Amino acid sequence: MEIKKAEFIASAVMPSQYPKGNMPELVLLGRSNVGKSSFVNTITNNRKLAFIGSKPGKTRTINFYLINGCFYIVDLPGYGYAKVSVQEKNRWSESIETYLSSRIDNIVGAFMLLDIRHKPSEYDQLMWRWLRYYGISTGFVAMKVDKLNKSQVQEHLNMIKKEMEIPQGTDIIPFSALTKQGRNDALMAIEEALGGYDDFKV
Ligand SMILES: Nc1nc2c(ncn2[C@@H]2O[C@H](COP(=O)(O)OP(=O)(O)OP(=O)(O)O)[C@@H](O)[C@H]2O)c(=O)[nH]1
Ligand SMILES: [Mg+2]
Repeated sequence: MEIKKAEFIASAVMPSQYPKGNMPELVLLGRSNVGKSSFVNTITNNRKLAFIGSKPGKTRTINFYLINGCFYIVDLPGYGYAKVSVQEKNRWSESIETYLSSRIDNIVGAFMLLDIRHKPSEYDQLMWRWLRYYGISTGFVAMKVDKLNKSQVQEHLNMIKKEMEIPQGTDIIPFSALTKQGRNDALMAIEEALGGYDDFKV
């Protein structure tokens, strides 16, 4: 699929601030600093769409990006950042769980973003449990593949598959916001997640 148009629509902390209407939503989940906002900018070819920070914890709200005028990519706040207060951590998990539970009818799929270099964290495991609990079809993206040698990539992908107990047949897309490796695969996965909606194949 081609992304012809990508617009920032809303930044929300509570359901009343979510966009109105019933367009399908694809959710991005991943720990703080893994590259969720960079992923949005890379697939939309727009370096200025989502705010990218050098410090973790940049995205603290739920951000809705309308793609081709017909579906949303939803950038959720990054989790697992050690240096925030317990209060903030609770606010974060509450805001994610409220989003998942209240928008379940809109959500057509999720992508979990993991850092290809590291073992997935307990928060990644928790998120993956939530996604399974809500029955949300999930794809995996291994970010920052540019940071590894070619020979290490497969080994790390296997490690992530094993740690996360990713089912056979579920792909992990090696991705780099730096080199744009994986962009086409990600766009294909998005198209697949949107399923029979022919309208989206602009
Ligand atoms: N080398 C490399 N750096 C990346 C990649 N993706 C993101 N980064 C860098 O990682 C840092 C964090 O990226 P963000 O896109 O802001 O991460 P995020 O997941 O949105 O972070 P929060 O908003 O804090 O949850 C930035 O310095 C990015 O430039 C990648 O694929 N390769
Ligand atoms: Mg972000």
